[in-house]
Amino acid sequence: MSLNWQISYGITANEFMVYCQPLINAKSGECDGIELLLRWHNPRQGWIAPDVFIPLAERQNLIAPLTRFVIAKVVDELPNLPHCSSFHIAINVAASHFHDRVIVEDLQRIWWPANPLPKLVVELTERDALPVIDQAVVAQLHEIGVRLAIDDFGTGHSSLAYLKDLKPDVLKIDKIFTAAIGTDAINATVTDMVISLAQRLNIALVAEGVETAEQAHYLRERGVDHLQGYFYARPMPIEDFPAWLEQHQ
Ligand code: G
Ligand code: G
Ligand code: MN
Ligand code: NA
Repeated sequence: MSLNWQISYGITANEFMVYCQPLINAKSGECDGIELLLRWHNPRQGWIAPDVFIPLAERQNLIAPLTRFVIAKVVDELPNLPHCSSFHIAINVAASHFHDRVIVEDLQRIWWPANPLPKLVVELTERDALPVIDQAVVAQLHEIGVRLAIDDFGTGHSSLAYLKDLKPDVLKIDKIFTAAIGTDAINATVTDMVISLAQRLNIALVAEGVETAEQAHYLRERGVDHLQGYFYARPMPIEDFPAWLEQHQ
């Protein structure tokens, strides 16, 4: 069975799971958001890493169905998640899902009818060619109250021009730049530059891959708004998050 076919089969056979990773507000130390992350386990091959199936799904036009599954799952879980507008839920959305406003239609159909109180953040990865993104779709997302984050910032198809075009609300500093703190002078310089760039443009910052107290301290000192990484919590099944949050508070 080809992996493409396996993905389609896996969607219908309910083999995908939605995990989430907490985001920590750097000022308060509280968790005030989560990022949703797909996981796939099937009885034929065991665990398959997202780095393997996500790029394949993107090429085979299966990424939109997977993202719809993630949105539907978090809608189901809303009753167990914090009911407040200061909490946010971030989903990863592939650039191809922006074509023909498909993402907007999906949110109108699946997300908004649930009357969610948490804010929705759409994370767009820089690995995709962001310049192909239709600015009108981004504007429409902003109009319906969705925040746009650029994921993995500083890697991939980096271009400063689309900061102007896409007007992102959030930049996510890639984990390679977090890992560089205290170890790699060149990449750590990039980390500092991304931080000052975002601050000058009034864009909120999330640092990913925070694994040590030293990194957390460094990033907090420089005014990074949110911290995410194994230092706080590993990705967990979304069903486990309410118990984690209770422990964390
Ligand atoms: O969770 P993990 O670090 O293993 O994810 C690896 C990669 O897969 C990351 O780049 C992440 O953005 C991507 N990924 C995880 N879940 C999703 C998803 O639901 N949709 C998309 N498009 N990418 C995802
Ligand atoms: O969507 P994105 O590419 O940002 O996905 C984040 C990925 O980073 C996920 O696959 C997640 O499992 C992984 N991750 C989250 N926290 C850490 C961390 O502290 N260290 C490392 N190495 N990876 C992390
Ligand atoms: Mn992400
Ligand atoms: Na990332």
